[in-house]
Amino acid sequence: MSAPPQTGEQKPLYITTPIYYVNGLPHVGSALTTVACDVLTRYHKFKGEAVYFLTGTDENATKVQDAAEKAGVSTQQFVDELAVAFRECWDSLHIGYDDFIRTTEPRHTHAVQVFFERLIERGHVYLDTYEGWYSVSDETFFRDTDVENGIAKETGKPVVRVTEENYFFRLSAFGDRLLEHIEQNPDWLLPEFRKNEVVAFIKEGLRDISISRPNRGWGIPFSSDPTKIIYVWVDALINYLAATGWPDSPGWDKLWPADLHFMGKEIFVRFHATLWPAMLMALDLPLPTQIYAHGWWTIGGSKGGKTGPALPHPTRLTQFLIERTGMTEEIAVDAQRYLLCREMNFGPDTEFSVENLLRRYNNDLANDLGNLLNRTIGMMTKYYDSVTPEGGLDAEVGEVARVAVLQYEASLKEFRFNIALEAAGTIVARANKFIDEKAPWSLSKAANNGDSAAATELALTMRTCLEVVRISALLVLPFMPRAAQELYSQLGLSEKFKSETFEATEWGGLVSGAKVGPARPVFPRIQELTVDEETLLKLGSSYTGNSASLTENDPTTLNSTKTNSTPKENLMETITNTTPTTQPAEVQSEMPPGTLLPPPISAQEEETLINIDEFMKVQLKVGEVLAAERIPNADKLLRLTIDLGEPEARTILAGIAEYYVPEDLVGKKVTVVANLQPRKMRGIMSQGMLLAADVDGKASLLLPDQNTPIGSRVR
Ligand code: ME8
Repeated sequence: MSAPPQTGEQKPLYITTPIYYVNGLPHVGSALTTVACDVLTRYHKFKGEAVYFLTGTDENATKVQDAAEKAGVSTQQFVDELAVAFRECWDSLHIGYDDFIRTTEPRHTHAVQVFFERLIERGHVYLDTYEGWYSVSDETFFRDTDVENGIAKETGKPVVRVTEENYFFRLSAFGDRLLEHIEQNPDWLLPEFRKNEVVAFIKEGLRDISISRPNRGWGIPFSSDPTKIIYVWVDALINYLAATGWPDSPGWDKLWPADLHFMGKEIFVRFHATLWPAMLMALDLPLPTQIYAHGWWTIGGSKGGKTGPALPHPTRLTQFLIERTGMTEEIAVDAQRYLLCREMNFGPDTEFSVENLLRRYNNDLANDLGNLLNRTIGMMTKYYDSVTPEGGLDAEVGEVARVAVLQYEASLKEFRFNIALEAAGTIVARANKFIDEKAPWSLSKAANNGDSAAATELALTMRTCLEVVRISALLVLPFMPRAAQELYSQLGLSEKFKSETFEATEWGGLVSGAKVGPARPVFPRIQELTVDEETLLKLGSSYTGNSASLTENDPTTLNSTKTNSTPKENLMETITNTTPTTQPAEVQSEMPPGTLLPPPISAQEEETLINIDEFMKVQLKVGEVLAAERIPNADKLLRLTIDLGEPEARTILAGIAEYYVPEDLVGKKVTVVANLQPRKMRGIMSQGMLLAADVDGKASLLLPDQNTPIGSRVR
């Protein structure tokens, strides 16, 4: 964490996430918002700008107190544990926040109390009786017209009737000023369609709002009237100011105003776009520069989250990605960051699906980016002994890259992270096609036969591919910092990586003479794309089942749950209460005492074992390739004639044309599945299958010892 800027220093861009309620664990909803802010932070830093990134936890809510009571532990202990859970989760997602504020910290309490005193001094507060509805779930006051049959129409959450002597904030006095500010600052509230919702809400007529609640022993008490605590939303919003050091620390105004408050749509209209700016206006404090709200992850159309249908816990999702792909944890974290930002629409809601994430992974990361890297490094090793040659770059691919970088920047400016990544993907797709068009294997052969034009073209082709990988690495860097570093390292540019800035995305920055490789698959392809209900349940942030594989080092395990001092069953119960009703009863009953957080999924549970008899049904044989040729209009297939020691050689079609030059295969011994049902492809009957390893989406043939006799059985 870094300290806020001091007087005299340049004002950094100040970016905030909401502070999350600690009545449940983080999930991919809160992670989406937090990752998106981290991406913005890294992007602006990459552009050479100073950025200060704040996140934190909202701990004074009644619903937090209720959750702790239900768990049978002190509220302080409860919030302490959950604040750690949030922090550890963000750390595990490589979130580079500068400050993590908790609303139970003295610096926050002090700022809130001073803020309130100043509101009173300036005459913006009066005492009255509130009679109406309150939703603890939403921590929101609702008027009669907002409620039907005991449910808040806006949120679908239950409300209770309350009569309380409260302090009121004269919100009604700020409607016109707010509308004027919206009018004069067209980019203040984003996206546009949500701004319109705010305008409509204000035009309906703002009413004064209760900003206190009766003191039930939790929350920030009024300095002058300890029978009351400050309403949790007023308390929570002030976190953004408290983190700057306001009111006492010199230099707070070097950070304030915030440049961006970023959040989900449900806390935009009422709170961030209306109440908060009105509170700031009341104290003549500058308003935040931009306020942006994204849509939700939904499951079956309903908002997923702590109390709705379960969304995965980010750490579990990382472990799941590792299990499905075999990639390193660092890269799996990056992949998750990419997938969340690429799959979310950001404007409207997006239906959440783990299977969609897996498909997206295979498509964008394994097949496109990973494959481009592997092909490029593989060919570089073969044709140039891994040293980047001198030569030109393809101008047309360069133009695709130039346009993509512009689109990427424009999209990030509008917080359309998915479109920015889509733009980055266009260059990768173009480069993969470019390889097929140029057929470097043929160029290499011609070059070896003395064709100097082919030699020049081969160098240009390989350099163009390397340049695309380089620029792609820089574009994905804010999303996938570790993967970007790995891509740079495989380009032989590790040293350069540290000092690169966004300007390096300009076409033509490739360095000749760099030693590329060795090839290491970064994004292995996922073979199994389906995810069953039980696995989904276990990924959920509220899952509390089987602890068989829970280890001491489980990153989702809270500190205090490793001690014996907590009545953990109760804590578990609290979290379990947020579990979707579809969760089978027996899964809940397996819950181990003493585990607040769920265990990772065991790899064994996922595997389907076969016995030796089943394996022996597969006839694997060694064969020799007698002939190999391309098939017209089929980019991926080779037609092979293979001798398996049978009376007649077999014809086998193999999808390896992108990775093998036909002539190179002739005379090679290969491993063949000999009893596969024949299958017609492209009008040709294929009589078997070659075994190949899937190396990051690229086929690598399993070649037996070349002295093995033809027809030998493999077992
Ligand atoms: O509202 N899809 O905290 P909170 C996308 N403490 N984003 C989601 C999401 C979903 N299904 N569910 C949650 C609070 N989020 C207050 C904020 S700020 C001064 C006080 C994200 O724990 C999204 O950013 O309910 C949403 O606005 C936030 O989590 C709400 O978190």
